[in-house]
Amino acid sequence: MKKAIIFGITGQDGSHLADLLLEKDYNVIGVTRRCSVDNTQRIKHLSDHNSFKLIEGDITDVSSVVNILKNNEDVDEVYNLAAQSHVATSFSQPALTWDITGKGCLNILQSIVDTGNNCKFYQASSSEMFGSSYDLDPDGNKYQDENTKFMPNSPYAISKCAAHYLVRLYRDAYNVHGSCGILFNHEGPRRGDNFVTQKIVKWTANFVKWLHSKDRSSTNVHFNSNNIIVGEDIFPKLKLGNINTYRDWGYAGDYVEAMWLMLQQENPDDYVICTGNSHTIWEFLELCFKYAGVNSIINWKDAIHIDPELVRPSEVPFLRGNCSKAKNVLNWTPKNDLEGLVKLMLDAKL
Ligand code: NAP
Ligand code: F7E
Repeated sequence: MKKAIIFGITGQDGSHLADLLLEKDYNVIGVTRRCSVDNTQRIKHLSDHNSFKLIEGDITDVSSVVNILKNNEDVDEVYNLAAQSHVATSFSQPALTWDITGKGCLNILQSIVDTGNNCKFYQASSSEMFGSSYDLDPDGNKYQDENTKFMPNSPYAISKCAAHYLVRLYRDAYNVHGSCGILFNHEGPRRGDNFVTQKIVKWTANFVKWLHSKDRSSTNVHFNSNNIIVGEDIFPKLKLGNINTYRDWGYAGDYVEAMWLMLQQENPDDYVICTGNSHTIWEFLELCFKYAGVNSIINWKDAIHIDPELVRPSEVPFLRGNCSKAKNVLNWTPKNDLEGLVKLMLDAKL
């Protein structure tokens, strides 16, 4: 029976990865940090699983990381999914983001070396590392792959780049079996509420419920700058920032399989994981309105309010990955398309 440690177990990906590894008969140890309220919502369903255990630790505290590795000398795979992962927050809390997202990875790598652990290591790198950089295919279409230059333009992306290069260094200098998954945006029902897809889905589901709850007439819809008005009742518009950026969105459940596959390879390497399709934020919104059936009642343009406070100081304008390497080497392909993802997320909220 293989043993894995997951840093970031309480997050979206940590919970999906735990599901996958338990299905594969692993012993899974999840690392949680001390919290004043319960932060284990996404892994509640695993609490009684015989092969699943939670331990306390924080990747910014190197002694806690060393102890975890010392107490688990027989661990086969270590996954670092822990991060301050919100890009906008990284502008308001850059030092914290660096400590967790950048230096946290160093703490794990150095602990692996110091404890002489032979485990395989996975680092959650990110398409944010590309910033505004891209390459062009023969038809002139923009894309990013493993050879595209990194031009990180947020404290989050810079921290991720540092971690990415540290993994490469520890691979070369100390023979650590460390692989980096350069994952493009991936979402699903377990996505945090403050990421744009879940924010849109949650608002749409609440709006549908509000419309249905008092059988509000769809023929009598008005607006002011902040609200949607039906008869005597008002519903606040959806506040968004920059809706013209492009993202390559996939389903988180598909992407954790790629993480696992990377650690099943004889040699460590870096892989782009994506769908190869790119859409704007407003296209996601339009799709969501269509699937929820509210587009016949209200145009998405009338339902949103652009809030300048939600526009980031610096933005990643366009992301579309090319995952040919993962397809060829790992035999990995995404199973869900964007329509499937919207349906999955909206059904869960409704
Ligand atoms: P997430 O939902 O924000 O989860 C982050 C996890 O990190 C949470 O479990 C969080 O614990 C934990 N964490 C934060 N600070 C920690 C610390 N100091 N010590 C230990 N754990 C800590 O992120 P996600 O979407 O699952 O993403 C997983 C990883 O992939 C992250 O590294 C993210 O940056 C990266 N990534 C994500 C995407 C994406 O689209 N989802 C794309 C590329 C890369 P709490 O619950 O206590 O906060
Ligand atoms: O923003 C725009 C925003 O926060 C997507 C993380 O998992 O993926 C994620 O980072 C886009 C950006 O994701 C709002 O400006 C507009 O252009 O959902 P997001 P992200 O920044 O792409 C990468 C790959 C990671 O590694 C990260 O960890 O949507 N946008 N209006 C908004 N974004 C948010 N959050 N909220 C808005 O109101």
